[in-house]
Amino acid sequence: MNYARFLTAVSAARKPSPIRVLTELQQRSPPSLISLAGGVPNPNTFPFQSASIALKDGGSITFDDAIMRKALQYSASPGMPELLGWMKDMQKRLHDPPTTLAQREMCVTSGSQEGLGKVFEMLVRPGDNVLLDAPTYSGTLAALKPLGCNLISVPSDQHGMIPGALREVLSRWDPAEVHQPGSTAPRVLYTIPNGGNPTGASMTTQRKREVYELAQRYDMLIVEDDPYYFLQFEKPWVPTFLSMDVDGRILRTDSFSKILSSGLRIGFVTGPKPLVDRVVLHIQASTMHTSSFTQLMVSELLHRWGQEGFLHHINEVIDFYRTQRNALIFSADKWLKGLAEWHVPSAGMFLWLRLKGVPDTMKLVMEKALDKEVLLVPGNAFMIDSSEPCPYVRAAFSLSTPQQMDEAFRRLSLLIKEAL
Ligand code: 09M
Repeated sequence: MNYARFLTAVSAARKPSPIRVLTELQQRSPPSLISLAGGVPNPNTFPFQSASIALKDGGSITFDDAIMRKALQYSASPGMPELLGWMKDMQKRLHDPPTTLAQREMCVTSGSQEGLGKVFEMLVRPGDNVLLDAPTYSGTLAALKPLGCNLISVPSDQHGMIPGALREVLSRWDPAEVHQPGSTAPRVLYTIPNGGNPTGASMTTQRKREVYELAQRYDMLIVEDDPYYFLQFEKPWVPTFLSMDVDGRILRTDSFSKILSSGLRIGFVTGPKPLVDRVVLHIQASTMHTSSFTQLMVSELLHRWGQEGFLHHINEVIDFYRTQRNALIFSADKWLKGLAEWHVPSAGMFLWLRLKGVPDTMKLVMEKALDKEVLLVPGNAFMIDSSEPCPYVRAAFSLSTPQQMDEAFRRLSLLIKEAL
């Protein structure tokens, strides 16, 4: 594939730092080399000695002197090799992407949000048409909107983006002309394939195949934002776009936020090497790298657990969220039947509710919900045009107890009845 046509001027202009080139040279030199080149601080001056992190399973991760020195020092922009290597192996097992290892690359980001922001900056120019299935994650809208692009919403339902609707949207353009200079055909499609935020929707294999085929037909890249991949309640897990990516047109973001820790800020971007290399150049010029300390903390845990231990942990997390989902749905059935409509999510941590007879939930939430001591996110936060009235709300089933969720929906039912 010719990736040059996808790059923004800003991304295309990024150049590797000359100091990074020297560092690589140094790594290939004999130990007798005396380098006065590295502008890194001397860790002997750092006040931290060692660290020991207790695990809930009774074990612990200990940072001895050697690891501590690494954890406190600058590290490589693409991510620390021990963490990247582990994740690449896991990804091969889970997705077995059809592209070769040489064609594909992965880098560590500070949460998937950093990856998404940098991917959009790399691909989206002012005036570009960008496809997504709105309502969508407000953080994505926040990253895309300032780029001055034209967001085109592709209709979706409880199974995510509808391929027929995408075909219809794309029928404005001639696939034979998308490479012509000045073509306005979209080059980027964004979607959350599992446990969509806010809708809870998850795409089927068949839909992914059809969307991928359309991406091939119109030579588009797909940004597969999949932080809820590991929160799929039913097995077998649905194949990912990455697993279907024969051409190298998928940029996938993974996140450890929902399964290991959101505060540690560990995410990954996987995709065609020429594109991931551009993301890394952006990292070099901004954060330099995700915290060495947190990368090593997570890497030590993963190496200790192994793939089986990791998947065992994931199963426990899934069991928790499935129980939470069931509790929320039980309470929705109990309090909101006839007052609201919803689909039962098969992944993630969100329930998307349409409140009947409430044309604008923003007003309801802002003016009345706090009085009743119940808080939900008004649906317009996830719409392309957030000023339009929206009858939906997003309820998260991640943090509250089943008793709290039940009481919240009882209060919500009173609110809706009052608004009618
Ligand atoms: N609400 C997210 N979503 C969210 C949210 C959040 C504070 C985060 C999709 O941690 P990262 O960077 O890996 O996650 C970013 C991300 C990417 N893609 C679809 C997401 O849902 C995280 C953080 C307060 C509220 C938040 O509401 O939905």
